Amino acid sequence: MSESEAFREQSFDTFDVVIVGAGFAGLYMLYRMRGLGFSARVYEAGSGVGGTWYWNRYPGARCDVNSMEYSYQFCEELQQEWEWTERFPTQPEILRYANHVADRFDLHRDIQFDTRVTAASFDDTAGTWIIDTDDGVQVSAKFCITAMGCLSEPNIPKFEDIDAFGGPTYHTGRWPHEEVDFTGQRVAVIGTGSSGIQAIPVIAEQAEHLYIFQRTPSYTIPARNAPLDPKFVREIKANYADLRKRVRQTVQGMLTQFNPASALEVTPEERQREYESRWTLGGFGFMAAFADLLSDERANDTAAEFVRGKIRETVTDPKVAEALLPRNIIGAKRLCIDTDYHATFNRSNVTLVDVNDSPIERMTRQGIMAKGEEYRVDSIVFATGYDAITGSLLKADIRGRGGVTLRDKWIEGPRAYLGLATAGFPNLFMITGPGSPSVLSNVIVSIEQHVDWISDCLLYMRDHGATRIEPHGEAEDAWISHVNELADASLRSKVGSWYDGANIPGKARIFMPYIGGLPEYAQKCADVAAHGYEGFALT
Ligand code: N01
Repeated sequence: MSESEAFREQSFDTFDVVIVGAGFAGLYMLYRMRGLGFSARVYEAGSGVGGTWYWNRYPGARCDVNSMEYSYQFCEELQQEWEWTERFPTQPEILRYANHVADRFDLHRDIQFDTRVTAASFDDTAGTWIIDTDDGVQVSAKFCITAMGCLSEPNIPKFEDIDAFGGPTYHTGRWPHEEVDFTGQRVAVIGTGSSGIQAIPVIAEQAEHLYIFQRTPSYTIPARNAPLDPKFVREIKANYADLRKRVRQTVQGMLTQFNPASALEVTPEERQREYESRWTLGGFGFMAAFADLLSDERANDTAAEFVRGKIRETVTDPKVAEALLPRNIIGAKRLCIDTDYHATFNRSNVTLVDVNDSPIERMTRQGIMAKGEEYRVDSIVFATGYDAITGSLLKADIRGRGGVTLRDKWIEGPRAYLGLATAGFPNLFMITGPGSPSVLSNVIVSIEQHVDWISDCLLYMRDHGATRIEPHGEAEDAWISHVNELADASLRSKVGSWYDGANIPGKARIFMPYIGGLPEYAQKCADVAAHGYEGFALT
């Protein structure tokens, strides 16, 4: 019997838990469920584990969070035995790590690959979820847990005549598994967010000519990536628990040197020194230079102007430099981390096409029409981002009590209690859902916190003979008001971005992640559990 036939045989089984997605969230959820004796099945659309790191194979893809912190902490042996090689791990290395975890804990046997969950509906009478997949399998489960990732549903803008282009096109988040060789090619990259900024310097080295279509310039800080110093690794591993504890106490789940001073209290010379030292260090720590960078626009502009100065210094053609200067609030959109991004514009084989004032007109058979000119290229790379946070959840047809669809419930934006569950959809949990810190944090830290909370909750229910859990509408409303209130007080919500749905035409505008930081959030979740799952109806 083939593997898929064997799965089909079992396809009418009922599981305690169905988990959707085998990225870092799905893998750890499966591990915990097994450990607690729940039967669990994972469905994964890809052919392997790793989620984001399975799909994002574009040139230059790597993580912007330090490798020693961007990893699981649930198993001491695992964190001792795994050897990261660089400060910021590459996509292949992270994917190897995900596979190592899956092998080490024998997770593959409960994962069905190449299978997309297309629908899930709650059967109110039986109190179970009926889950449909694209290979025709239907299973039922007491609990449905989504581990679908916040940045997994690619966005390709509806450019006019998009199908007219005769050459290959690629989206950074759906990169082919075979090597893509741009040698001798004229290539277009559309988009200059984190993915574009990582890919552009690498593609520029290969392509005959690279055209970069930029709508909004991004703020980016040098990564200063380097091989990891074995002494540094030894020191961390000697007391990894201490590093993990300190990480959990930070707002974003990553260690940065937070400076409590205001940018406006210090002299211009002191300010410059502070920014300069963080620029030299590289990475996200730049935004921790002063306490008020995301609360006071004048403070923010001192950091923004510092970065603009660096762009002017780096880019030799003043006109190109001018077009590359970001003018909005630094850190409102996700800060980018780069290696030689701006220096790439000094290459003779690179052309910046500024489409800020006049959008890309259309695609042609041979390229892209913009600013009244046809840019003839052999390949097009869409680095155009994602329908973030809700995109993958709403792609599946999820129906709660009374057949109400999640799409209808969230028509004016996502509503969820703690970002974990949503009223009207009993026994459905979302890992890193809207209203949780998710994308504003080191996501593995957030994933582990969510998975542990959900696991404790299921254990509590089993111990107390409860079979159904669902948030009260009032608790959900209160949480959303709180999330919105915090977002409104931050400069992050003053610029449209994928955080608030602005990048997808027609998407409801609401700042989706919880901005209050991991410690506050984790404490709130712990308090809810300690009070018998306050805000939830348990029956
Ligand atoms: O996507 P983005 P991304 N015409 O949405 C442009 C994570 N990530 O894939 O800003 C022309 O940031 C768009 O322009 P504008 C990280 O959290 C992590 O780069 O909308 N251009 C923008 O420049 C990140 O934030 C890592 O004006 C169009 C770009 O496309 C998130 O993923 C690495 C356009 C999209 O940028 C998403 O990053 C990479 C149009 N019609 C990514 N439509 C790590 O290191 C869109 N654009 C872990």
